[in-house]
Amino acid sequence: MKFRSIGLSLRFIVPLALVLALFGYLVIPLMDNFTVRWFVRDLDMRSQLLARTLQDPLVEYLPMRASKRIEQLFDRAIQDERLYAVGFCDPNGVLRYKTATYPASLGCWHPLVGDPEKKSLVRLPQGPVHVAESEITQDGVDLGRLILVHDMSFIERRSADTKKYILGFFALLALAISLITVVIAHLSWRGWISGVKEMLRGELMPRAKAETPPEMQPLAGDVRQMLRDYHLDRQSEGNTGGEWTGDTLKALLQQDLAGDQVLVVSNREPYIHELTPRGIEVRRPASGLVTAVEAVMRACSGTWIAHGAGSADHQTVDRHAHVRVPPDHPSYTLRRVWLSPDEEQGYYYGFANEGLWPLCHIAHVRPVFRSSDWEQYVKVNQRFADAVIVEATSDNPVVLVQDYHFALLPRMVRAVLPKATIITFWHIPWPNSESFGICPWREEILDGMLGSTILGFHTPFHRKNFLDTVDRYLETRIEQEASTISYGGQLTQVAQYPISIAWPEDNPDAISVDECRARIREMHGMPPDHLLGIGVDRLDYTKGIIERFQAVERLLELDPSLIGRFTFIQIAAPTRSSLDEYQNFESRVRKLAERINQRFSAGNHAPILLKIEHHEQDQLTVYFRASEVCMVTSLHDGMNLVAKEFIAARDDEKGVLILSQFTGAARELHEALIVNPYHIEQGAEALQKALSMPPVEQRERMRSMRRRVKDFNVYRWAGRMLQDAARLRQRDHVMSKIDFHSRVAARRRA
Ligand code: ADQ
Repeated sequence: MKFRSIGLSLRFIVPLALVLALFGYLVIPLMDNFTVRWFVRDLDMRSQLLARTLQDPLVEYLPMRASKRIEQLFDRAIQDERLYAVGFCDPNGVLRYKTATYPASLGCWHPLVGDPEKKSLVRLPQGPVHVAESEITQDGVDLGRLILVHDMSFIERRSADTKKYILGFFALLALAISLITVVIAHLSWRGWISGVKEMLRGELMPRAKAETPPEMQPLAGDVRQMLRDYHLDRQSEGNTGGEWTGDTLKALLQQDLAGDQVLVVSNREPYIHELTPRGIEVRRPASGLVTAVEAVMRACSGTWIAHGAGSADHQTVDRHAHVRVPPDHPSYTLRRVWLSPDEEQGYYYGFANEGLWPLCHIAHVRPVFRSSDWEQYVKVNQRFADAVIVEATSDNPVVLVQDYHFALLPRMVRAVLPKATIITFWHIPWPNSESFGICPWREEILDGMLGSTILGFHTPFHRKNFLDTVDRYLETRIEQEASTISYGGQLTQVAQYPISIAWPEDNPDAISVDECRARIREMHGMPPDHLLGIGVDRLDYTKGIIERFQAVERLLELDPSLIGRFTFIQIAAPTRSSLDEYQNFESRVRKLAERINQRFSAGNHAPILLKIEHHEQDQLTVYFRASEVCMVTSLHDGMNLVAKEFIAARDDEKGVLILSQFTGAARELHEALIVNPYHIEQGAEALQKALSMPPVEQRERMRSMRRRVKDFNVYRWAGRMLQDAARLRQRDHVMSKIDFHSRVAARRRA
């Protein structure tokens, strides 16, 4: 504390002292010059006065050639301590009379030409002197010149004294100003600190709410918002100490939810059965949502309701459209819902992916809204809601609704199962209220979502956007502090739950990083020291794949030595390929990769390797482990799980993550190289930095990110939501008991 206040004082004193020292440095020579001029003028006047006094005796003695008298006259005159010597020159320029002190080198001195103030200054070996001459005349006859020499060393002494006084004055001034400044600064600093403390106390303990001091007013709003976000952040991070695992989640479900039934609803199914020439094969879709929710379902069993989209899906279910999954260790039930091509077209491709997806992502693609799509969206939401109702084995199941495909479903389920706990998680960003306002069915969507007990978003920013949107378009009561919305007599808790991945278990048989590196390089005919970058995404225009390639191109322009030594592998899973926007995007990506490859190919090594195909998670891990750098450059992304998968894969604590600032993940993974994907130059520089980053720095960054992703894993994400659900169920339970007892009591009284 002491050191901090010394530091604070020095912050004021040091610049002040420097400025005053500079001032002193400039002022002292100036003062010196002035002092000399004043003294010279003074001596000029003294000399004239003295000459006038000596004139009369000289006029008397000179014609008599009374040298003794003249010398006595001169000796008397120099008894004045400042007059050093006197001499007299006759009109022929011969030094006739002089005191013994008269400097021989002066002879019959004549004034110097130049600065009138300084012409009388002469520097002699014994020191500086002031010399003045006066003509002695009698009745207009020139008798000669009187030369008076004054000692100037006393002026030098005085000048040195003046310097000392000035320096002392400035030092005192500096001290006084510093003291005053430091005292004032400390007083105001203390005022500020206590103001902020007051404000924090007022925020954290609403009952002790204090008036915000006026000077704090401009800060108050920001501090309050930060505290609220921090508070919600902490809430969403979970207050359960220790590690979250599948078993923790299972235990939580059994204890807090008393083994209540868990139903998941999502569009995408976790396992797709496909007919292939080799027979029926099972495929896992490339989807962040599936990756996360699957881990939860494995832990808590239950039923997952999803669209059966695979060509062999019908063949693999029982008569209730059920199939047990995962195929190798069945632990939960997948209930498939069948959609007609028209339903799929209108609900999924149309309203969800041409309307809501671009609406919520700011990626500069216009949303398309068609009434026919909306009708299918309503119809399909009802079909899934009916499936939930059929699958529910009690009147109060826990229903986990996934994503923007089912904005209307919570209200539809609530209408039939009012006691159900409905947790809706919105996996994509939520835009600001103006942007959302362009949706023609905005009120219906908000109303549908508010059928949920809990509504989750990835970040505080999306949560806040949602609250603002509801505030703008619906008649509700919003409690900003508690983040709840009261609508139609029902309460919805809106919170942020940043999604994550299941942390991989230690696997002694895992392929080593060296082996992964060798395998991928060998597979693509690259030498062992070839540098690799990796990108893994669905082939979606929000993922910033074009911008990523442009950054690679710029990198090679900046550093041509990397041509033929560096390759960026882009693994892109085909997605929504029947939509024009996605077809155009794919062809733009292909063309750009071709152009860059033509421009920079060296030998067999193209700078970009584009693999538009689905890969199994194990294969992706090998790519992650083999690469020097992973690029996630989404233009807008709710979270982005690829970033976290890359981190989880790097148990060697090497590799660099380049991460777009527009992903939810950037809020957590601060040690990544955070970039603005629209700024191509910045992307290229980040690549350059990543490829030359020392291993120590890589390790520091990776270690810290691994700790974070391991702790804040998908079990914590689900656990937090389920804990909140359990809390709210408990509250409802208590409330309905109180309600029941008061009704019984009222009946008895009647
Ligand atoms: P997505 O937009 O699908 O998810 P993301 O979170 O990156 O985005 O997840 C993609 C998943 O698909 C990852 O698990 C990845 O490994 C996998 N994947 C990608 N390409 C693949 C390929 N070629 N082959 C196989 N698998 C591939 C949405 C939101 C995100 C949010 C998630 C979860 O858009 O912001 O993080 O939901 O909430």
